[in-house]
Amino acid sequence: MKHLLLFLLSVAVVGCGSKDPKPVTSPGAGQGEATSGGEVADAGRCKPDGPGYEVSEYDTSGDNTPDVRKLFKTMGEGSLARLVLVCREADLNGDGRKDIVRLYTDEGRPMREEADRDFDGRIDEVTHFTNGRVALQEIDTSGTGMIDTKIFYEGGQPVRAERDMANRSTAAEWRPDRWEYYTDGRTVRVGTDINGDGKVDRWDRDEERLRNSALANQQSREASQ
Ligand SMILES: [Ca+2]
Ligand SMILES: [Ca+2]
Ligand SMILES: [Ca+2]
Repeated sequence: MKHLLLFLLSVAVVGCGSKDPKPVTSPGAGQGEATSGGEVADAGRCKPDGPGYEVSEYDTSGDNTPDVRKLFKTMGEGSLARLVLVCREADLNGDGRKDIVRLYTDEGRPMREEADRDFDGRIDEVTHFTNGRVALQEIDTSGTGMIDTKIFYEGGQPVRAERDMANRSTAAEWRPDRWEYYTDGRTVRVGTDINGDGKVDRWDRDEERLRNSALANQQSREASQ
């Protein structure tokens, strides 16, 4: 209950416009766009940056503390005016801090999603959308704070990935050393850069893997008969 009161208080403060707005430190700063506006207790990202916005809070976990926030923007005027969802964020693990935020275009299509999958307060997964579909995912799989995996999508399906297994990438330069190619959700080809010159030294193709999986399928079929 105390939490709820505190929360309502903070919402009220935001509603009135914070007279002492502090800069928002968002995880993954540098990739995102700076937002101005009121201060939110949970450092949320879905905030009005002008008139014509509406904020909705939802408690989906049943603890009386809202864990989902949606930001709507009024599009059009007069009788054509409508509210469009432009931002949605959620606290996935119930610690009061939002872990995932998705930004939408003015047409209401997904544009970008940032997620803190390991709940350490730092964004480790950024998803880019093109025409409302996933086009690229950038992931920090090792929790170092640096992207080490990029997955490229076509038609909503992953087709290719680049990985920086040796952690050679810097903020200025992406230096992958493994390239993976997928067909129908299966890895069909893997190229590895062993000596660090950025070029593939070894290609592994799926022929052997295909044989092995066919063999395994056959064996499991035989075992189940
Ligand atoms: Ca959380
Ligand atoms: Ca994280
Ligand atoms: Ca090489």
